[in-house]
Amino acid sequence: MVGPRNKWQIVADQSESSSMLKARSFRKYQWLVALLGFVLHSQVFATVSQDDGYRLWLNYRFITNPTLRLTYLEQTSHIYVAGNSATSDVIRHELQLALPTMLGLNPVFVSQANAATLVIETGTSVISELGDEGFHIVGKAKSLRVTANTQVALLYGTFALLRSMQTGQDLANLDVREQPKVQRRMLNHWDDLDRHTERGYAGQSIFDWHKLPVYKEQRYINYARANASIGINGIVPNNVNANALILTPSYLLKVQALADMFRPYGIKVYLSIKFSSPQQIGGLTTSDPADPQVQQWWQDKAKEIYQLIPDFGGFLVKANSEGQPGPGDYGRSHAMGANMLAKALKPFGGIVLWRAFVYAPDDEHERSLQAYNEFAPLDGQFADNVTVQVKNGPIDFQPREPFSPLFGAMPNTPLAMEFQVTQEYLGFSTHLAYLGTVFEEVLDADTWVKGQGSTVAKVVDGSLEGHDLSVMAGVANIGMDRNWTGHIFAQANWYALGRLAWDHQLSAKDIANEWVAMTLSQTPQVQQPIVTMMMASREHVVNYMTPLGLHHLMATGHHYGPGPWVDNLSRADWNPVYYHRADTQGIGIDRTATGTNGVAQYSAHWQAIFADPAKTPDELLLWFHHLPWNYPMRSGKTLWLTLVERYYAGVEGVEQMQQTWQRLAGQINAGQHHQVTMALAIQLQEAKWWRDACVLYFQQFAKQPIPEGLPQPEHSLEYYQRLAFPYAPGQG
Ligand code: GCW
Repeated sequence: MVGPRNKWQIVADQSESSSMLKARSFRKYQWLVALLGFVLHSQVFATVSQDDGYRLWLNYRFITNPTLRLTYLEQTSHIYVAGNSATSDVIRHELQLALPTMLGLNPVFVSQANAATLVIETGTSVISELGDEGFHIVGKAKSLRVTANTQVALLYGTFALLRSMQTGQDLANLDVREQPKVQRRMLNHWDDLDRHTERGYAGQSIFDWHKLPVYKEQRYINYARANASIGINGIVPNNVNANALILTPSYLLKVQALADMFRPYGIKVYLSIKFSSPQQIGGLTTSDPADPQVQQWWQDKAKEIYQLIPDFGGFLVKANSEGQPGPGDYGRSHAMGANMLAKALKPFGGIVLWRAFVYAPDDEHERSLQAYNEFAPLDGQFADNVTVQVKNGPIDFQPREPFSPLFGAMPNTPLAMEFQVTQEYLGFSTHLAYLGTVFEEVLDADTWVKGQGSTVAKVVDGSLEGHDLSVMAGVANIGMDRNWTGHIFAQANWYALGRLAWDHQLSAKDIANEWVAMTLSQTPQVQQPIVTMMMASREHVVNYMTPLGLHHLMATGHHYGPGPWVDNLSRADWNPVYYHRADTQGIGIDRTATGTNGVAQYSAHWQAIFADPAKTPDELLLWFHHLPWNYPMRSGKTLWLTLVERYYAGVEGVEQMQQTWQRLAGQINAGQHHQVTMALAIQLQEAKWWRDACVLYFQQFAKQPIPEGLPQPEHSLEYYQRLAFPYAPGQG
């Protein structure tokens, strides 16, 4: 959708100085072009000599391969961008920003398609298979053509073209059609109105509610550019632990300002709402969804919102979970609550994203069972503009979980995927953990609910059951830090979320390759070790934190560091001891029929596997089974020994990452290199801390030694137990 023209500057503060040369025939002046390219390269290089990460993957480095550069130059020397909208301005601007720094020359914009080498225009007739967001790119020796049905799709095509150049693709013989597999590709910010970010590790929230709607930071535009470049088309700027004030008139004006800025980039704004808003800000005495006044209040509120924001996306709701109000407070079901909101939004085309992350204080069932228990029976009861948003695993974004059994268990309801991009449980923003592999592992998991091939990805994209509404969301890791995400490599997680939401068939490795090429280096010999490092990185974290299916071992509240000993919290299932159940007999939680019977929530295929420790993959062993310390693993080693080895392997993995990174000094921009070097030093310290604290703690029960030859823990268990971090960031 194309909105009103931008009134503010769309000039990114990353723009570079550029040459004014307008060459007609590049072949003719090849030597001159090459020389100028070199001169510009030096200039550009000088300006990026201390890259602080602000430009993300859009740093548009100078293309050093002269053959590629010359081809691209010829293909983009004269550009025609059809249209006269805010979005076509964005397209022109992005090309103006990117091409001079990548190619060393300014492109010439022409007003006739037949005078251009690069043509970007909507088709004269609708190309039905491309839909609203798909594009078609055709590349020939001296020309390029991007076509689509809408301006926003042209923007996606433009970014795809620029990505192809940044990653050194041959564009002279190209015929690509792309269309997103998931309809709504979203970021969920857990940002509060006072700019604190729940589980945020990259500084304050980027949304400066106090200064909005008048003060429009340049950062908002760069945020929108980054999102559009990876196909993100929806954002929720406020926390699911919502503040009712967001729906008051003065805040809605602020939301409108954001929506107006993001519209040209194809991004819709949605809001997290508080279910008790009718009472908190509406002056009603109840928020019961069965009450006609409450229903009317929401209908009026929806109308008010759409008057300000005609393309408003809808509401995201956390209800009856962790103290949040919800329909359950009135004895009503989640479906009743969701449908009341859905009815209010329906006339305007809005949707409800109703979260399945619930655990009620009075539910006697083990926490991992509760989402399924509450939601599966409601299948078929939700209105058609409701999607139930499910976290990827049954508990809570742990370093590794099996896929949530809800995927596949609600065939009549579109299920949205909620991933966590921010690293609440994977080392905050100081641990290098590439999450592309996490997302891929979950999306590729086969639920087997309709036989082999019923993957989670097919549930989410709607193809398994024929749903049109489809959503993939990531809890954002973005803040005011100059590099946006607190760690250069955490940018790759934002990037991977967007790319996989666009196309879940892309591999995590290919996405890592793209990101490295765009962000860090064009040189294959430099890219390759970095990608190898990224692909292994999440497993290192799993190993030094929660190997073999362990989970929820972190310290209380802030979740920073190990706390396997914690047993003093009021609800049993807030305590790590509840999940690992280590005692002299063994370790792990029995989720088979003799225990909590979580396995029964999976399809018959998985029940047969998860119910049997001999068949359960090592990675999930202690998630499903309580086993003796001397349990023989597939390798023939005991469980204790394997557990210890995994903890040590995790730390060794970080040491290897450090070595790889050290070897790349001088081949990566010094600013980027230095940041990552410092973060890796913290990661190594903390990996050792996790390892030593957990091994010492479990050793009390296993009563077996740490094998000889392995470094012994530096401190006593008591030392680790006494550590306190009252000011760890991101607390809820
Ligand atoms: O992961 C947990 C977090 C809470 C969060 C909650 C949720 C927003 O620790 O901080 O609250 O999940 O997903 O609602």
